Amino acid sequence: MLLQPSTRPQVGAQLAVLAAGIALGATAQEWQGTRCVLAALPPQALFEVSRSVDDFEAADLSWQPLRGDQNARTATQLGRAQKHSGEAALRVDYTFLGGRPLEYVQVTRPLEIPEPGLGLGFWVRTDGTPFPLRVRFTDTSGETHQLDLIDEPAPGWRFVAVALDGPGTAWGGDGNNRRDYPLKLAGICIDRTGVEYAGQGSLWIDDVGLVAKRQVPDTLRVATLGLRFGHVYEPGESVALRFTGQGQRVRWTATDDRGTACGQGEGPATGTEARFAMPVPGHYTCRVELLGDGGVLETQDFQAAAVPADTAARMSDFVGLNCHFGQNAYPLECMDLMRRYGIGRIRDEMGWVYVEKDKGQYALPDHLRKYLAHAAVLRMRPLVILDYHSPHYDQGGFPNSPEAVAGFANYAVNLVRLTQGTVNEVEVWNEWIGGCGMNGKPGDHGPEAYGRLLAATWSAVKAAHPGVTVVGVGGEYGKDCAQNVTRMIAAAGTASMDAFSIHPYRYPRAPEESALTAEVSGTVAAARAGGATAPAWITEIGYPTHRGQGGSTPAAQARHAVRTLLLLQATEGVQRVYWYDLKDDGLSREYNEHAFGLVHHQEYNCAPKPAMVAVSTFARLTAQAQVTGVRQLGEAYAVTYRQADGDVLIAAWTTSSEGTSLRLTGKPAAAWDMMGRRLPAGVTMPLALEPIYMQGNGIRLAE
Ligand SMILES: [Ca+2]
Ligand SMILES: [Ca+2]
Repeated sequence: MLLQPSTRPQVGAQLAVLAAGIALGATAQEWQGTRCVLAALPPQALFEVSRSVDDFEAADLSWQPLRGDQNARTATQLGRAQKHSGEAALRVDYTFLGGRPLEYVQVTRPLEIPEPGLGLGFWVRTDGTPFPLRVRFTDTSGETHQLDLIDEPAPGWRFVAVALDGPGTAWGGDGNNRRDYPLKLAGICIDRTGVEYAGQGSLWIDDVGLVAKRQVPDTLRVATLGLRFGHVYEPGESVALRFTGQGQRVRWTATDDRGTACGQGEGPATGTEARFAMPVPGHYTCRVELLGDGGVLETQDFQAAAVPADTAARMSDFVGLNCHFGQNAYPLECMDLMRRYGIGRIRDEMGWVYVEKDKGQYALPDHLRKYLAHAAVLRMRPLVILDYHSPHYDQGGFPNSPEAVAGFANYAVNLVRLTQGTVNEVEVWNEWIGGCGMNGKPGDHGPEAYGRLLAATWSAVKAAHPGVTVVGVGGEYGKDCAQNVTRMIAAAGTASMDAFSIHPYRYPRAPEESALTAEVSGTVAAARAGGATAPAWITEIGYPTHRGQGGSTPAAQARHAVRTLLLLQATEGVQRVYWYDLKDDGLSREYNEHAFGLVHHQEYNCAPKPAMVAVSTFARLTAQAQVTGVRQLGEAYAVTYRQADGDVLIAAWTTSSEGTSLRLTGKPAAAWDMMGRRLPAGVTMPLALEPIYMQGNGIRLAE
């Protein structure tokens, strides 16, 4: 999941300048502008129809269902019972049988899209079943491109649309993953909600059109008093905001992450000020609406975290965060921000292509030197990935030849030498079999080829720097993970690594329903059976918050992050987790790779998502604590820790939204919710989807 530098957005230069020199926690009391997170607009606000394709008012129907072996049973007709416009709409009758490898509705008609810059949109009426809606096009080479429509499923008519130059998947044709125009519509696809989904019904489509992006007004500006990078405050502090916009009025409402109001107001479009207090830890949002003749013109969210000041002093040894300083895509202040949230471990990279610019000459370019120096100052503990190709070896492909393998090992040894004192841990490659970062470059990337690379790298690094931790396997993932890990370890030799790493992504599914611990335990057991004794490191796992397939709400990201960390820490053989990743890597609302962050992109001043506060709370409360057990009681889960002072800490939650309680023996001395707020402590504690923490001397789960 580490993207290539070429796909990285540029650092928001303006804000980087703005943020420069503003230390975290600075109290300079002057008004300073900050870009706020733009509210996710519905497709109607994002697109306008530029050319009608079909309003279904003509007598003949040009839309036909596909009847291939992947298609649900489908019939199309013009219907008059429902319509968005005129007298008629397209009625689609579907029957999903369930249990088939693939099953979807696809309806299509002849339609050519001559040039780039357009999108497809239409009105759809369903019963509210959250069917994923997609469009497929073929390009001139016959390559098929599939895109998710931007949709918020609900009963009744709604507009859905997508820009055809947006993120998508592709197969067939010339395989270049480029949309070579003109494109032809292959169909509108209505997918099932899950493999087991079975059912029949009707949905309606009307007013299909080619759409263009609408010009969205962008005049609302927010300034804050004493701007700080990342909008991190201490509980008890207040936020002051001032608004400017081209409209009539502004209206603001501040709430915490539970939806509890902390303030509201309204005033002229320019000059209105908002003030609200953040009395307790948590995540706070001030929603600002610019109002004009046409109602709400613009909506933005100022998001802030209230995190106890002692968080940085209580660093978790278990959890780290993935970053992209190595791709020059993160402002350096992000590192200070991590410290503020109590995270001292970074996983990043120092690519071969940068470090060995001239063959046999090793040096750190500026951007790597800067992040290394900043990590040293902040006493961060980086895990550095040794990764990807070098143009000097094997034609820039996977290092397979003896010369390339030796070249890679030399790069590893020299990188460790150049970073000595700060970097004590390296990981050999990232997602070798999956081909991450290689963009289809040639070479053998099977498990045995990796084993040879790891063995040579291990020997060379350990000979020169015996104290450095070498992590093998490089983040294997997928359905053959356990088997591939075993083969890699067998080829490298079981003693060729201090730890091995895997990437058990499963977003958007919850860790429990997707059997996270069973999967990880299975991989650990397979490695053990193969003779490896090294612990497992989860060097990537995460939940992106993009809109569309695979996306999670910010609230789900937060609770799944904490539950994942708790479950993994309680899994035998797992020593460490690096969450993916610290901040959003781009600004697209619909692209998963732009939305993994625990905080927003630097264009939004790295403002927190709720998950950042939740992970910070986990790190603070579990710091220096040892897991002593994990229990599942029906739909409830409880992870028990022993703290350094002998106290017991229990974290518990339920996977069902129904009311469940946890009974304890002994009354906790203190209890907190997932965001670090104090809760009333008792022997019976109500559970929710969001974990809670209970601490006390001798408390335990009642039988
Ligand atoms: Ca119509
Ligand atoms: Ca193509």
